[in-house]
Amino acid sequence: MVKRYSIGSVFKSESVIEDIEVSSGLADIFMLDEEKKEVSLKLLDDELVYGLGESVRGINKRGWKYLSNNVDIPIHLEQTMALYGSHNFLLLFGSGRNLGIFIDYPGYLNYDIGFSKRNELTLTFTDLDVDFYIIEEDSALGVVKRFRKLIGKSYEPPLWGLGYSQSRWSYNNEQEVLDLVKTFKENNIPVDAIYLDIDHMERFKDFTVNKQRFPDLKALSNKLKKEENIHLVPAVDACVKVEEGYDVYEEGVKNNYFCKKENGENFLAHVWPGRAHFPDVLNDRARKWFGKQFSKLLEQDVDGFWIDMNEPSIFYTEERVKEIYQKFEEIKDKDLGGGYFAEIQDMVGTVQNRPADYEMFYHETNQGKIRHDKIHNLYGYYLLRGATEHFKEIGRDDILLFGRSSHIGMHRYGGIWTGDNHSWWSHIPLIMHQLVNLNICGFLYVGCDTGGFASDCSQDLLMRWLGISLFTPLFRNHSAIYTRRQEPTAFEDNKSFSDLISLRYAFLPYIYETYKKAVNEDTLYFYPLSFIYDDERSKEVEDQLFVGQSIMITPIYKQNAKGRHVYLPEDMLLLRFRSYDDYDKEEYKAGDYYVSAKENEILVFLRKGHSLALAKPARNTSEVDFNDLKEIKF
Ligand code: MIG
Repeated sequence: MVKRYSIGSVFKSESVIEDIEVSSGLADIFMLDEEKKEVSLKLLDDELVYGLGESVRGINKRGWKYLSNNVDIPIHLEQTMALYGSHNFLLLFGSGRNLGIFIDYPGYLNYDIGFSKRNELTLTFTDLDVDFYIIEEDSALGVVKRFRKLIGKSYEPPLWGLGYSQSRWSYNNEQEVLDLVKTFKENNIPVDAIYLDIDHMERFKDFTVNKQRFPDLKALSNKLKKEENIHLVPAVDACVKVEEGYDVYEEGVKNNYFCKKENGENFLAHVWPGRAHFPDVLNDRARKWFGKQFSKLLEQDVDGFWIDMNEPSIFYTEERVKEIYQKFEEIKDKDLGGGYFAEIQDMVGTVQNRPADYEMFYHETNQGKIRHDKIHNLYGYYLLRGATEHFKEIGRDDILLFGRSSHIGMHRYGGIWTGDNHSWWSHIPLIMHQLVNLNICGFLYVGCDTGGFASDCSQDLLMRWLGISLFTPLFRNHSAIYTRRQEPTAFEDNKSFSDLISLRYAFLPYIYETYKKAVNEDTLYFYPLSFIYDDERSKEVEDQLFVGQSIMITPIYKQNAKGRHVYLPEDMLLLRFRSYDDYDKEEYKAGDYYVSAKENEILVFLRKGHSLALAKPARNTSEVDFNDLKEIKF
């Protein structure tokens, strides 16, 4: 059962697709403090609180505070309050009731989930203009299903989007791409897609191609597709470079498609291309126009995109930099003590993605003119949505699309990757936690930068990371410029990487079926144990996940570990995979175990009465034979 409650005048975010009449009686559920702009709710003893999609910390969010504020943040720590996406859904269960709370609110929103007071949940708004959707069902999964029906079906990628993909900031030119393909072939590493990061563009201008680096991108795309079944996926950034003669810039200015300041000037920020404007994607005309631009790259026969910087990310505004210069001028002859040093450090240190800059520009929406910060968390969603709407218009439903910034609702149009993680062991459990809560919030096409984006990766870390990434629908190895090369061929044990990445293709039928089912039934692709078992221990386990309802995975995420502790709520069959045809089977009774796993071994536990079908090894998804399967039963 869903009920909607409304406070103030709400911006229609189009996160929800059903029209639910407004009920009265919000006071029966929440305590409202209008002065503090807070609503709160009592949490029951031991109640679990899931949700909030991408945010850091465990699957159970209880005991900490979070913030919805989509931000380009390249360091994901335990105290990082906000990441790139806002997913304002909470699921309360495990102590009798099964309650879903969707907070349809596009501005900044603070959560205190049993942080200040163990048994209290408090939401603090900037403006009390919000719609609440309260869902009550018989089970946690029941709540999720009802919520997902409310927000609409999740995006489905083309089949090749479920293959292994290789990325790097950046493969700089055609030759580097061809060399990569050659090295992969020589080492028998299957691959379905190669990503082009921002350096494929001409001076970081969206939808352009640098001709020196990629003289004929169309020929390259076709060669790779025809000869190797490999797809190229270029990056698109949210910002549009200010440059005379650049058609996207010129058209945008002429037709008032960019976000403007109060005085009517186009808002100007500095991002990768230098001076840039932001398309006003909250405006239907402008969004349609920006979506159309994707055809320029489709004409180069690429058929996928990853959208970056769409929070939108701002390096700095000239207004702020001027203030900083003034401050330097003011203090240049003074002793830097007495607080000046700290002041300067703070001004410079907070110049990026500064809240005040987001208050400087406006959107012309069909619900009126609105200041950006009021709807900030919708920007990434609407930008990506513009692309999908265009693809639909030109009859293309086979495009791979995911973005960095997101909001509930965007899950209907594309997937996400979880942004700039690090080559840290702790970022393996982080993605496991994010996956469950993102699935709950409708995002099924999800993955992280396998091996970690920032800092240097090692062979053991990358290999252990496969313990989770072999199963994530988006399976991409990506790494930052200036870090150690991170392709599987960059390390010593190419053979194991080949065997393990090939396993992805053996699992593909299971992955594909599981994904389809989650879309069609509004359920999960990754299940936490607490959704499958009723015992108390299962509520605590957050480092083991079910993929669908048949197999449980137990990635190893500790440096130098030779195995790990595993909790089995029921009897299971362990499959210890080294490759498609090299694996052992061991039966386990329910209980606690320390299970050993060599660096090149992937542990998969099969449930009683279930089966896992494996396809024959293939070099890419199009070669996988879904009819020739080997079935492992328990
Ligand atoms: O400011 O395009 O998260 O995946 O490689 C950094 C360069 C911009 C951030 C993305 C990352 C990408 C990088 N981008």
